[in-house]
Amino acid sequence: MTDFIQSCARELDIATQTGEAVDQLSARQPFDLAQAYRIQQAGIGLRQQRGERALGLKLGFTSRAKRVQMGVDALIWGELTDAMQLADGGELTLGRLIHPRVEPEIAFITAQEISRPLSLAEAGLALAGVAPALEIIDSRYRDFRFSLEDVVADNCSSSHFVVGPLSPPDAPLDNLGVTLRFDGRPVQLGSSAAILGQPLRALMEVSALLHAAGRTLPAGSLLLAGAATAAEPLRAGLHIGVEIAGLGRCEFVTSGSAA
Ligand code: 0L1
Ligand code: MG
Repeated sequence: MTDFIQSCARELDIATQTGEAVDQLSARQPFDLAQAYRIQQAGIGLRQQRGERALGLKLGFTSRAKRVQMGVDALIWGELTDAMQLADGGELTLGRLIHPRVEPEIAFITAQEISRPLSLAEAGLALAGVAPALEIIDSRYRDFRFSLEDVVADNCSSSHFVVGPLSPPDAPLDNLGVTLRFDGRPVQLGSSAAILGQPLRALMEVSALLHAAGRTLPAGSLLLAGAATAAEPLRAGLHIGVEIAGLGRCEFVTSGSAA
């Protein structure tokens, strides 16, 4: 199995670097969720060998709509590294991306190590700050076809992200208006309530899952709490911005075209 884990991780890593999609891995040989996280970890190991630094986690399937669509009842997580971060206002070259999409998110910075399941109130007290964010997701699977295990192995479709200005950790988060704009035109409208009714629930849920998996998250980690609207496909030459009422905005531009 170790060979299988490593070869899947290498295949996904090459697809990420070249922009050439791969077929669904689980169609070749089924694997379970624990093995999917081992493939994800092996892929992050390859990034770290190239000098990338772990920054935190992104959470997926934090909206009820996506859970119903995928037939799952728990969130999933992927790893974020410094190489995935774009400066606020920066440029994303689409050249090596396969089918990139963008979704508005809320980012958390943790104030303390997360090493046990947190209650909702404890989750609020575990933060150093919150910020508006944009996540660029890009599945490495051909035709966007994957199972739950495939997407976890593929680091939950992580590609890039932008984090806006930090607000104090006690900023209210439960029902903030979210507007995603392309070239100033609204393309998605939503509410932070789409993230599990209250984005802090995402931290509460992941704290329990991490504990069950025997993992801790260091203080100062970045967490992307999950999408507040559906994701929008990206194309070259766009100015993309998100505005979250009470938290502010962040943005980036695209150049080149997807693979
Ligand atoms: O960020 C996420 O919500 C995870 C997305 C995984 C599935 C997808 O690529 O749509
Ligand atoms: Mg996301």
